[in-house]
Amino acid sequence: MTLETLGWSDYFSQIFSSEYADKGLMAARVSRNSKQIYHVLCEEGSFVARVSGNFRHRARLSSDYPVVGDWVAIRLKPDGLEAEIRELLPRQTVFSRQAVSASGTESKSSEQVIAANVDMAFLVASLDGGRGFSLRRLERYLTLTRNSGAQPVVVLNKADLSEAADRAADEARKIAAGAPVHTVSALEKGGVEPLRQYVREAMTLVLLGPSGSGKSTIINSIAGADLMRTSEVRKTDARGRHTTTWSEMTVIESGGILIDTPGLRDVQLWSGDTAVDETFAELRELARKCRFRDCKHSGEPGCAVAAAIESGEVEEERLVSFKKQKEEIAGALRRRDHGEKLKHVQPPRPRRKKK
Ligand SMILES: Nc1nc2c(ncn2[C@@H]2O[C@H](COP(=O)(O)OP(=O)(O)O)[C@@H](O)[C@H]2O)c(=O)[nH]1
Ligand SMILES: [Mg+2]
Ligand SMILES: [Zn+2]
Repeated sequence: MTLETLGWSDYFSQIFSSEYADKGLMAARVSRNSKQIYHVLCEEGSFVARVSGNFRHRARLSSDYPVVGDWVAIRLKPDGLEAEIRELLPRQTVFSRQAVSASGTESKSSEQVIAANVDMAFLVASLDGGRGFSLRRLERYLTLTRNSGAQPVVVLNKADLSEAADRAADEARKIAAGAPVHTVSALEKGGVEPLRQYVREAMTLVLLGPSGSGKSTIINSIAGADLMRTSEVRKTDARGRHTTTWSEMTVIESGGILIDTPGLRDVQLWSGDTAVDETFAELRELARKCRFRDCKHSGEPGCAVAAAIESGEVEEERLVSFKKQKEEIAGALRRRDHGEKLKHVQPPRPRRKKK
């Protein structure tokens, strides 16, 4: 396996050769991690790996640790079977969500990185009965993706089980702000053809969406091999059983790198105020016409957004979603945990001498 087939690029090559190559380290890509045990792929093959003591010592936040898709600098152990992760290379793109934890009366937010160095995301939803398909959830995934730096592609799966697949696609297109929308049927022969155009050598693609929407089935179908385990959807709540509890990256034979993820049912946004504006591009356009520059679209006079809702041009749910996403990100900023604050706080300014 060459580094190029694993997605290596000039960006990483430059960093690596200037900082790590002469330390006798080897470049590798994290393909899986669960509870501090990593799997990495490199030119020498695939290895189980752990981070070094020194790495652990330097890490402050959970986001400082490698995730699936990360490039790392490793050293093979003398036994030649395991590897030690010495360094994490800077990420080119990052998918992260907000993890909220409560301690006492205070709630803290921290960044949970889902995957790194991803070029494109398939945002998968199931058309089965409508339960799995929510425009509001899709809006969230779109923001998450745009904020990561990857390109979103909306994939409405299980078209074979829906009589209204075309209508669903139209609805999705209306809110996708230019992202391509495809209806597919991963179980049918040739049902994933529309997605093949996106799968190319050295391109990294992540599949995101609720469990049971068919992410693993789509990967198998594209690869033409049973690479990922899939599971029956439970009849009771239309959710898939959690077959995949960790993310897993796989390089497919015809070229391309696919990352399967466990079902993220509700993603809480961690950052990405401008990504929200991209997701709700038409609201931003309208807001230019509001009388007040800082209009919150909450009943101010001369609000162009309110007028558009009134006339039926914009659905009210869009505005509700928009405000919710903005608020979530503002909340994350307020609740950033202590470690995070330490890292981001500006150094104190030197006091001015009194004259
Ligand atoms: N009818 C139909 N079933 C599908 C389709 N894609 C996946 N499934 C089924 O949906 C269930 C969940 O699929 P899976 O790939 O495990 O979902 P994941 O949790 O998102 O990875 C499995 O029983 C699949 O066979 C499809 O296009 N049509
Ligand atoms: Mg799965
Ligand atoms: Zn307004």
